[in-house]
Order: sequence, then C-alpha cells, then structure tokens
Amino acid sequence: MGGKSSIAYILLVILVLESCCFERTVCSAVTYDHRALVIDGKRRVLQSGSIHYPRSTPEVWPELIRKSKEGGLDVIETYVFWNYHEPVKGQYYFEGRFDLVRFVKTVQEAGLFVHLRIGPYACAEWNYGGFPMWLHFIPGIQFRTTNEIFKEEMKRFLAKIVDLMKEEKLFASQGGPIILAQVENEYGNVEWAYGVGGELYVKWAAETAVSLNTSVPWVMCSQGDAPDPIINTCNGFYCDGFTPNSPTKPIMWTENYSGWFLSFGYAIPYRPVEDLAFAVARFFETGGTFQNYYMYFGGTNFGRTAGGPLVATSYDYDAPLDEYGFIRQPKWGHLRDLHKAIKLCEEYLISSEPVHQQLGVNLEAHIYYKPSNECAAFLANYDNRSDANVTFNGNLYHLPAWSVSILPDCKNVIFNTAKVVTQRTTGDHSFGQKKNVNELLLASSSWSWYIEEVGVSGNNSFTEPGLLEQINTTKDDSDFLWYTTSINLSGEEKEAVLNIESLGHAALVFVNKKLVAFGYGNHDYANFSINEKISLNEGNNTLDLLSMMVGVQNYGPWFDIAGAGIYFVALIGLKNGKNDLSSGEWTYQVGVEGEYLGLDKVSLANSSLWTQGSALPVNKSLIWYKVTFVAPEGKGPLVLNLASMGKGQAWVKGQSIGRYWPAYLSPSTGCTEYCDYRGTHDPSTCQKGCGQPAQTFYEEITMSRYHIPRTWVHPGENLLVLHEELGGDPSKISVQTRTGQDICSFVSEADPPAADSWKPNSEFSSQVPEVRLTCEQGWQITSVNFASYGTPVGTCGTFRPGTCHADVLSTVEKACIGQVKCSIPVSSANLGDACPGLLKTLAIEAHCSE
Ligand SMILES: *[C@@H]1O[C@H](CO)[C@@H](O)[C@H](O)[C@H]1NC(C)=O
Ligand SMILES: *[C@@H]1O[C@H](CO)[C@@H](O)[C@H](O)[C@H]1NC(C)=O
Ligand SMILES: *[C@@H]1O[C@H](CO)[C@@H](O)[C@H](O)[C@H]1NC(C)=O
Ligand SMILES: *[C@@H]1O[C@H](CO)[C@@H](O)[C@H](O)[C@H]1NC(C)=O
Ligand SMILES: *[C@@H]1O[C@H](CO)[C@@H](O)[C@H](O)[C@H]1NC(C)=O
Ligand SMILES: *[C@@H]1O[C@H](CO)[C@@H](O)[C@H](O)[C@H]1NC(C)=O
Ligand SMILES: *[C@@H]1O[C@H](CO)[C@@H](O)[C@H](O)[C@H]1NC(C)=O
Ligand SMILES: *[C@@H]1O[C@H](CO)[C@@H](O)[C@H](O)[C@H]1NC(C)=O
Ligand SMILES: *[C@@H]1O[C@H](CO)[C@@H](O)[C@H](O)[C@H]1NC(C)=O
Ligand SMILES: *[C@@H]1O[C@H](CO)[C@@H](O)[C@H](O)[C@H]1NC(C)=O
Ligand SMILES: CC(=O)N[C@H]1CO[C@H](CO)[C@@H](O)[C@@H]1O
Repeated sequence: MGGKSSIAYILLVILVLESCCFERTVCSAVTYDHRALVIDGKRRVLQSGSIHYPRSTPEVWPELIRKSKEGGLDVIETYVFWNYHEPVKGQYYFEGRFDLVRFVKTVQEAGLFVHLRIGPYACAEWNYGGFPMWLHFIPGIQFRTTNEIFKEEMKRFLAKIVDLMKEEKLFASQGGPIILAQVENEYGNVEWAYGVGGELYVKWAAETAVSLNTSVPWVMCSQGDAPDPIINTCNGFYCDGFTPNSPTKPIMWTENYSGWFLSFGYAIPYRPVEDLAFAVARFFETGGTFQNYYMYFGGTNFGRTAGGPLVATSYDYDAPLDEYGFIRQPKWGHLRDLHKAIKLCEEYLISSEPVHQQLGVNLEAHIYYKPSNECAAFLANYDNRSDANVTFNGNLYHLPAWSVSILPDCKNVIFNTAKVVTQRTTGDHSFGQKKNVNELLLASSSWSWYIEEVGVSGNNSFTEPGLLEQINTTKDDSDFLWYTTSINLSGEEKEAVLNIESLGHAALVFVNKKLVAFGYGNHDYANFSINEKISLNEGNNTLDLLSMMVGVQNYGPWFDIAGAGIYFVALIGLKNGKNDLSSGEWTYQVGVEGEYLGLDKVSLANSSLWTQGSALPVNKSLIWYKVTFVAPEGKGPLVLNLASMGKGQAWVKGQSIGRYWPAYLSPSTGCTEYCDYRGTHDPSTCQKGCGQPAQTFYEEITMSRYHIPRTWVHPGENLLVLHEELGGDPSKISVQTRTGQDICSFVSEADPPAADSWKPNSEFSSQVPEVRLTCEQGWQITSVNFASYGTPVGTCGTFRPGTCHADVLSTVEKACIGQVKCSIPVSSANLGDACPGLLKTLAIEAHCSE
C-alpha cells in the first residue's frame, strides 16, 4: 500500500468505527417497510407526543417526559427553532431553554425515542415560523422555493443540526434516541403558490436531507409528492383515510391535534378525549402504526416567541399535560388506557394487514391475524348519533355512537373510546379554585412607575417621505414603531375624521399627545381601519401613531413577506388643507422609550427613573410599573393574574413571561355548555371562555393567567416589571401557586378491567374493574369527600347518593388516606351489595395536598 491509500484506509477504519457502538450503548438500525418503522429488524407500533423544548424550562423537562412515558408514549417529537439557535448569522445559541442536546438526552435518559423535526421551517405558532429575521434581509432571497440563496442557508442549518446530533451520538445508529427526522413542514399545503419552483424545491429538500446520512428515515408531513425514500405523513384531526404515496411506505400520522392553539381575542378551543381517542383508535384500526399528538404538552410562548398574527402567550393546546405541566384528566388517563390496549395488540398489528368486515350501517370490524391464526380486533361504530349492538365472532357487543372497542384476543373488550373510566379532575383548570391555591395579592405592595414619552423620544429617529412597512423597518427588534407627523391647520374647521388603515396588528393614536383611539386586528385578519372623530388646534398639531406587532406571521404561502404597520392616513371632512397624509413627511422611531432605557432590566430596579408614591396611576397608557414580591411557597409553577390589566408585556427578574392582553375579550357567542364529542371535530366545535379576557377560564376567581416558571423566582424579593400600553390597574394583580387538587372517579361494574390486568383467554372475564386515584407529584390523598357504591347521581364535584347507596366511605378512607395512589375493586364482593340485581357504580371524590 502506498502512503495515500494507507491514510485512506485508516480514515475508512475510523469512519467505520465511529459509526459503530461500543460497550454500554445499544445501537439501533432504523428502517421502514410498508407496515411500520422497523427498529433492529422489528416492526414497531409507536405512540408519540410533541413537546417543544423552549416552551418550558430545562428543570421541568424530566418531569414532563416522565409523565409522557407513564402516559404510554414511546416517542417525543419536537421542532428545532432556527431563529433562536442562530439569532445572528453564524452565531449559534444552544443554552438554557434552547439546549437542544440536553433535551434530547433527557428523553434518552427516560428511555424514549425522539422524532426530530429539523425543518428548518417549523410553523408551530412560533415567531416567523422559526425563520431568523436576518434571512429576510439577504438580497435576492426567496423563502421555501428553488432559490439558491435560500437553499444554501437552509442546507447549512440542516447540516449544522445533523452534525451537532452526530457529535453527541444522538442518532439511533450511534446508540442515541433519534429514530426519525423531518425536513420542511406541511409544504404540500402551500406548494401550489410556488408553481414549478415549489416542485423542484421539494425534490431538492428531499435529496439534501438524504445526503446528510443521518441513518434514520426522513419524513415530510402533508406532502403528497414527497420523493422516495422520504415518507409522506398525515397531519389532521383524523387520519384513518390516509394512504402514503407508495406501497412501500408505512401509514404515519405526525400531527394529531389534541386541541388547538389560542389567539388573543378568541375563545379557548378544546377537544373532548372521547373524540381524540376515537380518532387514534380508528387510525390503528385501519392500518396506522405511528401516531403523534400535537401537542402532548404545549407550554408557554415566553418572551416574544409567539407566532402571529396575535397568537396568545399560553400554548396550552388542551394537551394531556396542561400549560403548567400538570396532568389533565380525564384526557391523560383515558389516552394512557388506550395506549395500553393498543400495545396489547402490537404483535398482531405488525404481523398482518387488517381484514375488513362490515357489521352493519356505519359499523365495521378490522381484524389482525398472527400466523398462528390468533387475532386482535377493533370494532367501530362511526355513526355520530346511534348506539348499536353488534355481533362479532359469535358474541354480542354494545358500541356507543362514535366509538371503537379494542379486543386484544378477538373476544374480550379491554377498552372502548367512549367509556372513560379514568380519574377526573373537579373543575376545569389547575388554578382558579380558592381552596386549592395560595394567592398573594399585590394591592398593598409598594409600586413604582415610569410614564413613557409619547412619540419620538430618542436620538435614533429618522424622517422619510411616505409610510414605511413595519417589519422592514424594525427588523422585529421591537414590537413597536412610532409614526409621527404634524398637521398645520389654517382653516376654520377644527373637527375632522382621522382615517387610518393598517396591515396589522394594533395601533394607538395620539393627537397632540393625547390618546384618541386604539385599533387592532385578529388572528385571521390582522388588518384594521380606524375612523375617529378628532378635534384639532389652529396651527401646528402633532399626530403620533404607535403601531404594534403581536407575533410575526408563521403560516401561509409567502407568509414571510406579508407586511405589517400603517399604510394609509387621511383627514376626512376638512375643506382646506391636505387630506391624504400618507405621502407626507413622517418621522420614525423603532421601539418605545422604556425599551431604550432598559426598564425591564434588573439593573435598573433601584434607578431614580422610577417614581414611587401613594398616587399610583391607573388607566394610563404607555406606562411602566415595578414591584417586588415574595413568591408563595412551594415547588410548583406560579401564575400571574393580570385580569385588571390592558395590554403589554411582563418580566420577572428580567425574564419576559410573554405578552399579555386581557383587555381583548373573546366573542360572547360560540361556546356551548356541553360539547358533544360525537361527530367530526374542528377547532371551532368546542370552545370555552366566551366573552372573557384572553387566557381566562372563569371559575371562582376571575383570572387572566400568565405562567411564571418556578425556577424564575428565588426565595426573597423578586422583581416584577410591566409595560402597560393601554391602561390597567396593577394593584389588583395577584400571584398564585397551587396547593392541592380535587380528584374524582366513577367506574361501573360493567366497565372493562384495566388493561394492565390483562390475561388472555377466559381468565380475563374474571377480572374486576377498579377505581384508581393518583395525586400529582408531591401530594397525597388527605380526605375523601364522597364515596358511594350503588346508583350515585350527579357528576364530579356534585355527586350525591342515589336510590341505591352503600356508604363505603370508611373502606375508601382506609385504602386511600395518606397514599399517593390507591385502587378500589368495583365489586360487591368487597363493597357489599345494597341492591342485588342492579348495575352499580362506585363514585369517589377525594382531595390531594401536601
Ligand atoms: C454521506 O455518505 C455518502 C456515501 O457514503 C458520502 O459520499 C457523503 O459525503 C456523506 N455525506 C455526509 C454529509 O456525510
Ligand atoms: C343493546 O342491547 C341492550 C341489552 O339487550 C339493550 O338494552 C339496548 O337497548 C340495545 N341497544 C341498541 C342500540 O340496540
Ligand atoms: C443616544 O445615542 C447614544 C450613543 O449612540 C446611546 O448610547 C444612547 O443610548 C442613545 N439614547 C437614546 C435615548 O436613544
Ligand atoms: C382586511 O383584509 C381582508 C382581505 O384582504 C379584506 O377583505 C378586509 O376588507 C380587510 N379589512 C379591513 C378592515 O381593512
Ligand atoms: C401653517 O400654515 C400657515 C399658512 O400656510 C403658515 O402661515 C404658518 O406659518 C404655518 N404654521 C406652522 C406652524 O407651520
Ligand atoms: C410642529 O410640531 C412638531 C412637534 O412639536 C415639531 O416637531 C414641528 O417642528 C412643528 N412644526 C412647525 C412647522 O412648527
Ligand atoms: C421589504 O423590503 C424588501 C427589500 O427592499 C422588499 O422587497 C419587500 O417588498 C419589503 N416588504 C414589504 C412587506 O414591504
Ligand atoms: C435594590 O435595592 C435593594 C434594597 O436596597 C437591594 O436589596 C437590591 O440588591 C438592589 N438591587 C439592585 C439591582 O441594585
Ligand atoms: C378606567 O377606565 C374605565 C373606562 O374608561 C372606567 O370604567 C374605569 O372606572 C376606570 N378605572 C379607574 C380606576 O379609573
Ligand atoms: C353526522 O353524520 C351525518 C351523516 O353522515 C352528517 O350529515 C352530519 O353532519 C354529522 N354530524 C356531525 C355533528 O358530525
Ligand atoms: C394546515 C394547518 O392548519 N396546519 C397547522 C396544523 O397545526 C399546527 C399546530 O397548530 C400548525 O403549526 C400548522 O400550521
């Protein structure tokens, strides 16, 4: 061997060695076939859930992932957020909430897999869909099409992330948890708008991804023309009708909406778990083998990370884990039961194609056989109104409307999507019930304030003819852009109508430094008009317009060049003088005065800029407030009740907890007391919080809730700063933490036994169902408030004994008090029989606290 080739030989050996695993790491080969992802030669049925790392803090990642695992997930899915990882071109950031490697390793430590959606387009209701704003300013660039400049930047970032994961040995072939990766995102929904450039771009994106040699399969979601070997996957509320674009690809569902996102000015969307479970069961019934909940934990859009227009700060998503990381019942528990039932069928699902059997109108079965001829079956009633009794395999089964039953042995029903036997929560939210929270009112605290200048205040203003587009002007360095001009009135009329047209998202109007109007759009139409009657002085008048962004748009064809800000200003009704002010001279300033001063910063907490005194200004626009507070004791998350405030942003110890806008009420109609889960669901089907301030769900305490992570406060005094734009009363703000929870469960004798007591054959029918109660981490059952075995009436929170009633309080107390979890078999054998022959239910209400 000559010199050159022996070097090549050594390099080859190193390459080979590097891609292998040694010692304790277990390396996996991931491929796919037409049925499933294949991991180490075995087809797998996988449940996945989305958790976006920056929407919580690293300290809570292990608990979120533990709760996901207990909920029956195998995979955690996340996007990668380019704009925060590369805030300035070539300067990378992977710290704190953006420590992607730490997040992936946290999932690995829990023993779960990762689906890494690198994109780099994320959508995700995230600012600018995850694109860095500097990308927009590269001359000649066009996003998401066959544009060389864009492709070069996209490839560089894809490679950067793939290399980072390889260095840390995080791909499955290296012993890591990543089994799947995504390039682009939902491009198929907008491809039509990009013409032939779009088609070429899809091919290029696929080739580029494959060339990065991740050794795991790539997916493109909502992308019917995804080239081989990229798997095209389904996103939607239901995916049971989905077929991939090649018979060699498995049926995969990458976004199954557990609820929907919230925007300022909208009611809170939610999705009943019976419908979500139905959608999932139908998907696996009809051949699916991988499913992802979007979101499993939604979290919070801290700082200015929320997308737009007008996406709210809470990204709760009605997910199985709520915004604060608490388990949301019965959603979490019912889905856990479903996952267990599907897991029991895994060996059948991976062994064959489903065999279809029509059982009646809107009634069908799908049967999966193992070679031994044993089988598992799914029985579905997809009628949205009528319950039914069906005969299958010689036995009679009751199928409620819009439900699926799972029979792991083609005989015993272990789960029905419409029968929720899991624990429930009394009340709809983890905060808001007086007895379960510790509330600190800031009324008597000593507040300070700073009244900000209206209009251009700093030395960085500039004057230009005409109205400038906002994003091109601010580069999104601030939400705010001042547009100011003067009006010289020489005529007699002093009254006019001021007409302003804006592309979005909101604007305050000051005439001669006095606030005269506030206009704003919404998530669907960010544009708005203002027509305000104003009075002017003879001579010089000033007009100051503060245009505000509320999250840069993140979705739609060419969303990256949708503009914002004011594009037309006119005075209507004046005989003389200029009516159209649009093309006149305008003076601009990016940002408001308090931002230049840095009033949000801890270093200015004791500055003499702040005014202190007894006459706290309320209902004042463009004002900064400051206070210190000692956080209510505990380990759990905190919530700031901003119901008395207008619109603005809040900081705790210098960290932004996000934008707030309680003054934006949702429409008073569109909510229903009871949401029928039967029938196809979309984001508007089930809503709550109509007519309420943003992020409110009315309970005992009227709240507009904003999340403060516990790790952002310390023992002792913590600085809270608010920038109030419209006017509010800070003395009514409170800080809460949760001290306990009310839990409840009711299970009938006729309900299926729990999936983990499953034993094949006839043994199973001798198992009895159980009521199982579990407290959140750190709490235990401290009281049992109701326990009846018989025919209790009411529902969680309002149960009372029915005509048949065995008082089983002491039995339940004995089993549960002082326990973190307990279970009570539902049978007359241990509870006594107050009314033989009658179908009985055990109902329990209990309280958990420290
Ligand atoms: C991927 O593998 C191919 C073939 O082994 C090689 O030519 C190419 O350079 C690799 N690319 C990367 C980014 O490692
Ligand atoms: C199903 O059968 C049960 C028991 O025989 C009966 O009470 C019920 O009315 C039937 N339901 C339907 C929808 O036929
Ligand atoms: C004015 O300019 C100076 C120097 O460029 C800068 O340090 C200062 O922060 C600016 N002040 C304001 C209020 O913009
Ligand atoms: C906002 O834009 C939509 C669509 O372009 C248009 O139909 C609507 O009239 C506009 N609304 C206002 C208030 O300008
Ligand atoms: C306003 O306009 C009048 C008439 O055109 C002019 O005489 C006067 O100087 C102007 N005043 C200001 C403040 O520009
Ligand atoms: C009108 O008032 C504005 C703001 O006070 C000032 O900047 C401008 O110079 C004034 N115009 C004239 C002509 O006096
Ligand atoms: C922003 O500026 C770029 C480059 O000058 C221009 O092409 C684009 O149209 C502008 N965008 C808007 C929304 O005005
Ligand atoms: C502000 O003053 C308080 C009380 O004097 C002190 O505890 C705190 O450290 C000071 N903060 C800063 C940022 O200087
Ligand atoms: C604030 O303004 C609103 C509406 O103008 C008014 O109803 C309210 O009483 C004011 N509150 C205070 C404390 O002045
Ligand atoms: C129920 O199904 C019927 C018939 O398929 C359909 O017309 C109706 O819209 C559905 N209702 C709901 C709420 O999905
Ligand atoms: C087509 C569509 O609406 N896609 C959305 C699905 O939901 C995710 C999460 O809310 C969004 O990111 C997509 O834009």
